Amino acid sequence: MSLEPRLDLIALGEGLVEFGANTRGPLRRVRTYDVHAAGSELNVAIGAARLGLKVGWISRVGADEFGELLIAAARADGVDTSRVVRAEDEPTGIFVVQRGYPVDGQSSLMYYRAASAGSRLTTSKLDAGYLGRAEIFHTTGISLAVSPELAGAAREAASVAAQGGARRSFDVNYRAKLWTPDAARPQVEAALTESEIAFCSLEDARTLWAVADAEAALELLASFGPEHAVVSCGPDGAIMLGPDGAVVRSAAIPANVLDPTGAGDAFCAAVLTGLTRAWPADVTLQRACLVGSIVCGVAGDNDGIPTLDELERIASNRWAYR
Ligand code: KDG
Repeated sequence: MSLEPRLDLIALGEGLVEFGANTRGPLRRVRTYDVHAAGSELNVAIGAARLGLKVGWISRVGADEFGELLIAAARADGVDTSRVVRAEDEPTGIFVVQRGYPVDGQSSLMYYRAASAGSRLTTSKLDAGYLGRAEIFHTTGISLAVSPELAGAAREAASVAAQGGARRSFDVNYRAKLWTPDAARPQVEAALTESEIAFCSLEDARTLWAVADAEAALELLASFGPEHAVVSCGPDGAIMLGPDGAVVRSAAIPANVLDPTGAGDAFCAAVLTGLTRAWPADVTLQRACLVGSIVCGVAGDNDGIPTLDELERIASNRWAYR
């Protein structure tokens, strides 16, 4: 058992630099991009830290300028990056976001992450003492999809963290550009059975299990055994099942969508914050929906996530409209 202080959350996964098109339309006609730190688990780490949790991020980045960008972004919000390795001769992965085309309000991601530093995190590089400090350990289906090494490291890290008393949080986060539903299903299901907190979007639940609606998705997610199951439904809000068996729903807050990328991670960060701080379940879900909605209207995956103080001020005005 480590004598170092506990961390509310440790997130493990690849950070990516995001190039978001500054104009809507096909990338071949886009001339300028804005640049942001991203990557699903890093988004959750940054979001939870901004909302006041003590957070660590486990990953690898290239020993290059983009690696420094990711580390600096994490540190700017107080995320502990002491277990982020800078790997020589391995690039930091990037992705490019095409906005609002061909479908209005939706984004497409193009990855440039083959053989990236982040994909080469292996089990042997994990620090068991550090993982033993986590109250919650979080990873996603993206880590399971990116490479067998990263998948193995994510599974092992979850198990080591659990031995140290952590609750394991897993977001399905299915990415069609990384694997097929048939390849994803068994790995995702195994991860869900080994999680205490499970997230899935209704869209992903439809893709992987052909569920009819949010209630069916929640029931299915809960059937794998997590104490908390959360289904996010985009513009239709979210639904959550707690350990007491109570189902809580929240409406979505209407968003002026610029780019929804990262909204699910921001939502997840807010739910994990609520569970850590023992907010009432309905408040947790409402705040998570609000945070997700704000992120949809802001460029960058995590740039729009408010601090806790900002969230409380925004929430007290916005909830009056419900
Ligand atoms: O959830 C947002 C992520 O999709 C984005 O940051 C890129 O991590 C990423 C991925 O693998 O899709």
